[in-house]
Amino acid sequence: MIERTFVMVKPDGVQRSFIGEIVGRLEKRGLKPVALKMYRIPKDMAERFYAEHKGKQFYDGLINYITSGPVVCMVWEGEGAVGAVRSLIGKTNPAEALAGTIRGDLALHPGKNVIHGSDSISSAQREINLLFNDYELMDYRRIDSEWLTE
Ligand code: DAT
Ligand code: MG
Repeated sequence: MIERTFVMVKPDGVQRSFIGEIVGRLEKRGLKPVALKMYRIPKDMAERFYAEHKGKQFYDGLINYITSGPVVCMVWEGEGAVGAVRSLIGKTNPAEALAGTIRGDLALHPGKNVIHGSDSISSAQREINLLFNDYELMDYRRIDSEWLTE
């Protein structure tokens, strides 16, 4: 099934110059970008974005971290995009993430794990709606599409 998923290069990823690296990995997999912008997440939006983690010991640090500098927000589309992106990203704790995954290659600490990707189709819809307006989502056909599907 063709899905859309929300991906964000977190403030450490921007500061460490990983925007191109991350976009490149998603492009090479065959996923298609349908929205992309740089953004400074306000605190109230960060709290809505991470509502499921409220009350956990890392929550305050997480809100500080994600609002600490600009991020790059993106929507990527493709066959099974939600799971495909999660497997490219690797485990939440980069110290446990496999080499070859984004976190496994680029990070070491769960509090600075470089990238976010939606964990389900319903999370993806919620996160896309939170960060993007409908007019920011592109509908287009890419010239390589017939080489990426049967
Ligand atoms: P993921 O980002 O892999 O979906 P999550 O939704 O469980 O992971 O947690 C959201 C973010 O919260 C995660 O990317 C980094 C932070 N976080 C989670 N567990 C943490 C921990 N034990 N220590 C510090 N930060 C943590
Ligand atoms: Mg998550």
